[in-house]
Amino acid sequence: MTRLVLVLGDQLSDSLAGLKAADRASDIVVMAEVMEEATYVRHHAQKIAFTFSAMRHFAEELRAAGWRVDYTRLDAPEPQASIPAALLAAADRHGAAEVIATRPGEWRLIEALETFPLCVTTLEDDRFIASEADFARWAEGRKELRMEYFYREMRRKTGLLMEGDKPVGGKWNFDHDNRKPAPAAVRHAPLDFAPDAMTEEVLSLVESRFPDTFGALRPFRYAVDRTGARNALDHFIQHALPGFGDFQDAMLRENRTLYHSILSPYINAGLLLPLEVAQAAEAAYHRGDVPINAVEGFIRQIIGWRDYMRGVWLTQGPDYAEKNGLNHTRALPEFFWTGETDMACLASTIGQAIDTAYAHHIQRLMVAGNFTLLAGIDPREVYDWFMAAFVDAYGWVMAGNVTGMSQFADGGTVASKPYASSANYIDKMSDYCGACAYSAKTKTGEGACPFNLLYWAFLSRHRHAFERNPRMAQMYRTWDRMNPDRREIILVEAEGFLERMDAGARV
Ligand code: DLZ
Ligand code: SF4
Repeated sequence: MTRLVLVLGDQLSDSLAGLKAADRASDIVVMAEVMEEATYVRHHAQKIAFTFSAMRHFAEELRAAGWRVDYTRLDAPEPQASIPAALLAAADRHGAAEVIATRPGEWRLIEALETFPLCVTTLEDDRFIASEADFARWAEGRKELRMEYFYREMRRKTGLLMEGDKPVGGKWNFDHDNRKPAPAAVRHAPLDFAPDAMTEEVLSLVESRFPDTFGALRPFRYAVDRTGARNALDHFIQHALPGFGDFQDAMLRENRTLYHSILSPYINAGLLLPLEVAQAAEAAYHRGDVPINAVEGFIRQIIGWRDYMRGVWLTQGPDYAEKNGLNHTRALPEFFWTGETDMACLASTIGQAIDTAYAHHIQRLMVAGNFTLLAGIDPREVYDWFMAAFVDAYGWVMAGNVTGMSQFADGGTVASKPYASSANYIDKMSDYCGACAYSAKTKTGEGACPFNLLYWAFLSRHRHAFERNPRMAQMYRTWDRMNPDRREIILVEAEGFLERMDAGARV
């Protein structure tokens, strides 16, 4: 009996569990471009184009490998509105009564498959380093889930950067050597991929069907198949990885990606596997091409942080992204969709998201996320913006990163303290402040940086939640030592700023 094998837009791996379990002689792969997936948030135009083009390329590769693929395009004569609708139509066409799926990375789709009228076998997505059982076992009974210990287990499990049971270089974590301020010059650029005919066709489709979605569609520079993604990996290892450690937290106006890999779109869509990426980096270290702080920092992101985020999402359940532990209710300001703000750091980060559907982790965490946290924006609106803005965004990765880590809306399950900071941090790590209408060094009055005002207002507003946190105590002492008149001025000016922002004035 023919079975249907569902392959979603972020499951483009030939080693996908669902494909491994199927029989290419008798089963049929189902792939569909559907409006529901393309519009459940205001996805970036390049994210839609990347997904559709990568899906089309992958379908061709499956066909070349002998699979029968039932592929429905968005512009098909009979398009399908949703994944369940596409499966039902395919079941009808092929007389199938059974579906093999691989666990989707979003609860919406997990629930849709659970209530689907035909028999569905959902297999675990084994492209992650930790199995679902590994993570559940590790998390059981822990009130706080900290990445560092989980990461060490993943090092032991994979043997990456290990000498027997000891970490290579004598330490698990070399972050102390990283975090250098921005370099004067960066002699590296990520690979650009010119769109092929298939991608051009998708770009025209996105142009006509999603005229009002977020972000610029062109220039479109992403790879859309495994060969391209492998080339991007090789290019990164050779040219950027050596500088990745030192400058991973730095930000520059004129060089937006510095030494970052820009591999997350490919890994998260399945074009590259996390283990092969980490192994390629390790091999470069053993060849003597890459220093330990760079390779350890990079591998930690891939097998530590990334997998840990997936585990948090899985174990915390479908309501996690709804959490709002700090009761933040302000609407996301319109400038997050336009980039039109006088704050140079935000204008640059949001502008980059608009142009490329990408920004690196510190731009996301310490500029965009820091601002929304300090300003008290509703974390669900922040989550939706992150889901829309970035080409690598899926529910499993954004829940822990945005709701937990960046907005502290989970009450501290993921982060031991909120990632809140004044202008000081941004000034030290970037060249944004020198080009800003505000002054990073000015704390109140004319030209005072909004991050400076909002930082203290945030601490003051949430005193009950944080004053007993040992990592925050010093900041409360500083605040308490301030002259009461000065404290009052800061709070009044912060409120004035937020009122102007809420009223839609340019800030
Ligand atoms: C992101 C995305 C988009 C834009 N479109 C589709 C689509 O039309 N068909 C599809 O199968 N997948 C798409 N995706 C990726 C899914 O939304 C993704 O698989 C789920 O969010 C689960 O991670
Ligand atoms: Fe951002 Fe403030 Fe620096 Fe301007 S001065 S770039 S608003 S941190």
